[in-house]
Amino acid sequence: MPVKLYGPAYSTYARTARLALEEKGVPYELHEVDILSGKGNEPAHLARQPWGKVPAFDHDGFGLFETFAIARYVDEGFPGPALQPSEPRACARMTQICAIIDSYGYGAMVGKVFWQEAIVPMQGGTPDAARVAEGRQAAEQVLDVIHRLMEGPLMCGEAVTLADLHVLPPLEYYRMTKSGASAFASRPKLAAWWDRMNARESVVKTRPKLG
Ligand SMILES: N[C@@H](CCC(=O)N[C@@H](CS)C(=O)NCC(=O)O)C(=O)O
Repeated sequence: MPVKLYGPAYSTYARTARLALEEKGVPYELHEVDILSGKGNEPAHLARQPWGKVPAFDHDGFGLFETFAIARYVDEGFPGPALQPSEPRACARMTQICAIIDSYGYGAMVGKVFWQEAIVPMQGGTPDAARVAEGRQAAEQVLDVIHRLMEGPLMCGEAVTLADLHVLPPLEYYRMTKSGASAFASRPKLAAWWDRMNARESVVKTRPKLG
């Protein structure tokens, strides 16, 4: 049975899981669950992800949710290039960067700035300036810290790891906004990283088509 990933193509966390699948060369079916129209809270999806979030994953009846767990399973359970460093300190750094995105990055970059500046106007509303400012400040701090922690042309050296796959999707949305447009201006390592990542087939193939 093929791997199934549940989540819309526009979801940043679903994209991280898809990036892992693409980088490993694992065939998968993407089953769209449109969270914006409430599909995440329907019983079928709640059975896969009790909080109604995406992505959810299934491999031969083995169900999994939480993106970091999915990405690790994809890396460790399938052949292909390793997406986690074997050296303990590099691996700890990778996990740290993923946790920073989960704890501080996603909510600021996507939940606050991208949501207010891109989604709210699309739905006919007016962005909440205070929420944008709060999100921008938090997002800029996250980017400063990640920029400082990077140890190579990619997040954890020369090879792509789960850290690169966690950072890219929310940062791509943040960069599309007015507040995030200058994210690379004072962060040259991050700008060079972005160019490298954008040359990867996995990144081009999973790019969300918005609008
Ligand atoms: N901790 C979850 C977070 C997943 C998450 O927040 N996904 C977003 C989309 S990128 C979502 O489902 N949002 C809908 C909601 O919060 O109701 C994971 O790592 O998978």
